[in-house]
Order: sequence, then C-alpha cells, then structure tokens
Amino acid sequence: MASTRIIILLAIALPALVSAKEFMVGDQKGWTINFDYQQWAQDKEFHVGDKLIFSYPVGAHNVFKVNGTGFQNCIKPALSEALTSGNDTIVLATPGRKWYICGVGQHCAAGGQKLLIVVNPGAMSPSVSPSQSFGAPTQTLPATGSADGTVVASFQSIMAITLAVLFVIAV
Ligand SMILES: [Cu+2]
Repeated sequence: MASTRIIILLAIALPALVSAKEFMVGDQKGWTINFDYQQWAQDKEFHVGDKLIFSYPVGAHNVFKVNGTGFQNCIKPALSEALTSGNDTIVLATPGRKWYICGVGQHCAAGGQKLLIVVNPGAMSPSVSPSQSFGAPTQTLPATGSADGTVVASFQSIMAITLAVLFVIAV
C-alpha cells in the first residue's frame, strides 16, 4: 500500500524535482584550457534555478564570475572572489548574461578558458524586468502571477519534503 502511494507521489512530484537542471561545464572535459565553451553552451538552454558545475583538479584552475568587460579582456577580480574547490557549483539565480573565466596564468587569454551563457527566466520566476535588453531571445512566460509562482514553489518544497519523509519511512 505504502509503495503505491509513493509511486503516485513520485508521479506528481518528480517533474517538479527534475525541472532544475545541472550542467557539467565542458561535460567530460570539465573546466580546462583549449576547450570551446561557446560551442558547448550553444545548444543548451539555461534557466533560473539551474546549476553550473565547474569540475577540475584543485589548484589547476579556478572560477571567477566576471562582467562582460572582464570576460572580453580576461580581467580577473580579487583572488578572494575565486571559486577553487575543483567542484564548484553555481546556482543560476537571475536571468541574463553570465560570464565566467579561469584566473590561473593565461588560461583565459591564451587557453580560451572562458564561458558565456544566457540564463532564461525560470518557468516559475515571478516577474521579468523589462529592462532586460540583452539581445537574448525573448521568452513568453506562462501567465503566472508572482503569487501563483510562490504557491507553486512552496507546493514543490512540500512535495519534496513529503517524498523524503516517505522514503525514510518506507526504508
Ligand atoms: Cu585554468
């Protein structure tokens, strides 16, 4: 009986749980030099809530979030802003263009270790500011007001928690 209920719950909650995607930057190559990250990003759609994972041997590279100028000219910010864990996860919190570079040596300038992505508003993102003129393809959002978005979001959290609890009970 319990297992039937879990399956039903899974069917309801799963689409919500898998809606946020994780992108391994560079796929099997990871975060490295001499890889075409623009090509890698080309056929992917990034949405608010998705995650980027930068994977590399610790010390070999790092990750800086920069602006367009920093990206263009490979200007690295203060070292304190670097992500250095070798398995850096970045949650894409806001829509728009995002730029990332490696700050080690000439990796960005000579090795092309830089990534530019355009993050689209999430399906549940409450509202999109009209000042977004990034030249990104405009998206038609489902007609959900911010209130609806919040309700859906909390519903999803509740489902996720319920699922977790049920699994614990079932095991
Ligand atoms: Cu590097």
